[in-house]
Amino acid sequence: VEILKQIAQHLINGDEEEVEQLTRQAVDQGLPGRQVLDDGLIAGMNVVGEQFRNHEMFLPDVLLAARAMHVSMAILKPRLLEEDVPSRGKVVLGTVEGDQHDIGKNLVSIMLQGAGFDVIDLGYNVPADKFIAAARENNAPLIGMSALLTTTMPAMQRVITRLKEEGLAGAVRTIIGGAPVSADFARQIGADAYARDAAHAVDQVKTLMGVA
Ligand code: B1M
Repeated sequence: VEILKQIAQHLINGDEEEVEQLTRQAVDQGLPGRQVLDDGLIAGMNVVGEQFRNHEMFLPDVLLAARAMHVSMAILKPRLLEEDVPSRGKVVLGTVEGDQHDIGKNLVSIMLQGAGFDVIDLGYNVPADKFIAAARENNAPLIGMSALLTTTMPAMQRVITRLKEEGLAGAVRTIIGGAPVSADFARQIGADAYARDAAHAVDQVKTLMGVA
């Protein structure tokens, strides 16, 4: 459908107003929310993720696209809930205790939502036990953690230790990311996955959740 292609293209361009207006138009035309999400927003965001990964697009433009996606998702959300679209799975997400950096985490959150995951975003400065409680309450099989400070990296380890202590180690898996974090560090603390950027985070989460 032409309008969905336009939504995707304007999303790639980071044109928030156009995306918002076209989303309303698509919904008014009676297009299912899921189709607008999949063939408009997600299709566009996939291109953004790909270009970002290949260094053909840079952070400010990714943030613009992310914001456009956010606005459009707000319009679609009631439709999607009505349509009762099954989520691809729940992910508890947050920046670890002591750390206030949330721009990267927000990007990961939006990309995961864009890919159809249900994100329980706990914000930043999240204590270990809050991650655990949220995973329990929501029956979420995955916890995603972000850290931007070398001094807050040990807080990731603490969450994994607490998961083991609570007997949830197998049932709730973990993915970590953030500038100072590495695949080596992930292995060292027993995290199940590491992603260097939001696009890779989506790939990793899909793999962990078994949804290709
Ligand atoms: Co801060 N800061 N900061 N800061 N800050 C850094 C991180 C720093 C590297 C700057 C520097 O000195 N060069 C440095 C850390 C040094 C270190 O620990 N080695 C630093 C410092 C020291 C501090 C303070 C201590 C400064 C002070 O007060 N003296 C202080 C700490 C506050 C605290 O957290 N307790 C502080 C404060 C701040 C601001 C509040 C001003 C602001 C944050 C605003 C906000 O987030 N709402 C800020 C900012 C903006 C930065 C820099 C400039 C940019 C970070 C950012 O948003 N990048 C940063 C320097 C830098 O990184 N170049 C710096 C963009 C973002 C999209 O990238 O977060 O890496 P990033 O996320 C990427 C990937 O890492 C990955 O995907 C994202 C998108 O591709 N990813 C994941 C992230 N999380 C993931 C999770 C996943 C998977 C992938 O799975 C779950």
